[in-house]
Amino acid sequence: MRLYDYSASCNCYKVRLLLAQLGRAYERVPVDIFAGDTLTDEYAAMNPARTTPVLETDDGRFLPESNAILFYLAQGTPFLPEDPLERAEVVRWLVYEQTDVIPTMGGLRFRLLVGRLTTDDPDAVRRKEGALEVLRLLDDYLATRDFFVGDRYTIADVAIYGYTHLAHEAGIDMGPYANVRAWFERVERQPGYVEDVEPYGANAAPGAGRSLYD
Ligand SMILES: N[C@@H](CCC(=O)N[C@@H](CS)C(=O)NCC(=O)O)C(=O)O
Repeated sequence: MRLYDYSASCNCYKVRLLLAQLGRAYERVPVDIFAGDTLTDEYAAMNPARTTPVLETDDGRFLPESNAILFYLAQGTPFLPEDPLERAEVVRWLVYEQTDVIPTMGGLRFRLLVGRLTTDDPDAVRRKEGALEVLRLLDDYLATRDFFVGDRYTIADVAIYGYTHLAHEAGIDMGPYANVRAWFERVERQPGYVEDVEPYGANAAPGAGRSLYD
């Protein structure tokens, strides 16, 4: 199994976290998305959306989309409930993470860290307002629960944790979100937990590299 992976991406980190917790062996193939690595014909053949991560199975098939990869890897393990409603709840949070968590705090963190936005830019203000709404929703939801689905850690937690645990790097004060902070600690106590998100390279700055963002 191979993981095509950009080390600063939390979408890729989510998959590395689950693989570590599953104890699965894999080959990590670095993809520098700001050096044009995703713009080649070879990359498009693996993933026409040209995003990372992509998982290559042992029989040579390619699976893009971080949360699809989490779902694939978690089947038959305690990270994905068997109960149909709980399983659907996991999908609910995988979808919410993509539609609401990533564009707000994930997108803001990336753009601020690499100098593509300043905090007073209207796009940054809009993303931050959205991030605060998302964090309020998550904090309220966690007021009566230890984990997002059922009473245990699942890939719903892996997915939501990916970008929320670095929301402070998007200039967000996590002080008001005590339930989210307590949940961070529960996630970080799970067996096999790793945190290996690397800083963005200098080529992630606007005009410094070649990527889908330039
Ligand atoms: N929905 C996708 C989003 C993936 C995504 O946007 N990946 C970014 C890094 S976080 C990327 O690889 N961008 C490619 C590029 O800029 O060339 C997923 O969850 O896998």
